[in-house]
Amino acid sequence: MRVRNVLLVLAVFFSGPQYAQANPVMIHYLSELRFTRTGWELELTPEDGLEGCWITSRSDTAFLHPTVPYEDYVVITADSLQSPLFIDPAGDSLALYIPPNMQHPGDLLVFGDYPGARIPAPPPGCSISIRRWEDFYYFDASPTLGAPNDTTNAMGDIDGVVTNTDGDALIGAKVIYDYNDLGGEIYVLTDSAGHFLIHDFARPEYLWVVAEGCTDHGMRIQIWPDSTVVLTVILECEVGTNEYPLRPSASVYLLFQNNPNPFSSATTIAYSIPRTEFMRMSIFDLKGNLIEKLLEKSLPAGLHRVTWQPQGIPAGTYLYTLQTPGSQLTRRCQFLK
Ligand SMILES: [Ca+2]
Repeated sequence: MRVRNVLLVLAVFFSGPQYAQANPVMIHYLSELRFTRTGWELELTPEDGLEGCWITSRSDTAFLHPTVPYEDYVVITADSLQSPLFIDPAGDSLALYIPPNMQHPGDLLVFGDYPGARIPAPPPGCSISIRRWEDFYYFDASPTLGAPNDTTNAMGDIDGVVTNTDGDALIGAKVIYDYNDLGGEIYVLTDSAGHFLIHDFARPEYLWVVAEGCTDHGMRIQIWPDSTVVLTVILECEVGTNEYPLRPSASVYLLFQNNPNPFSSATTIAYSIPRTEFMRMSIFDLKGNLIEKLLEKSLPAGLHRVTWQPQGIPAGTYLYTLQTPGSQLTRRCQFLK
């Protein structure tokens, strides 16, 4: 229920209609902001030209020169303005004002040390990039001033483990890191070593970690481009809780990352099925050749484990596949000789 409360708060925050209020991001025309050694560059995506537009930072206000060309992606620098405009790299409030005959009255971008900002200041070489028409921003290590923003250039990882206060891994703990358009959760589950990996846009994430019998824990994490945040989440749990049993109503099949991985002699693969079912676990090489059948039988609902001890095969990457009459899940593992 606490997760739903958080969702509600965020929804209210994002949907405020008045851009002049303290909404940190409301983006129609602001597209990308980068700081250089000598100043700043701001990319705008004007729908109907820039005539009569002006920009306000925390300390200055400046009109755009009427000669600024109208293009799909306009790069604004100090030279584009009729008077100086200081933008503080450590944090500022940047408003773009547009004459009222245009579709949207203006934009506000708040970042860094400015009160209420949810976007940290961009590190050197990075820009704050905004996905157009959406309340979605990220740090881009390959800024594209004058060209469309490319989110695929700005991804990072959270590499985490979830344990109880005794340091025992929590298996199947839910790590919620986003929400889909319908308000549903987007999450990963920890594997048999309590480990999880999230690969996502380089932006602040709010993680919410939930495991049955344990106290929920939420935190804000910054993902930087091409970087990995290493994280240990410790939950307070009832004594003896180190697995998160699937609820009887669960209808999902889970195939966890093998542990250890990479491995040299044996590795354990955990998986969970929602009902009693005939299932098969097989190992394939990357060309799709069957290497070994690990299991082929009917098993009851719940969490199971199987151990694989490769014999007579070369080191390399292999695939392990869980097949049931209605599902197939595959993961990779690394066998070292
Ligand atoms: Ca751009």
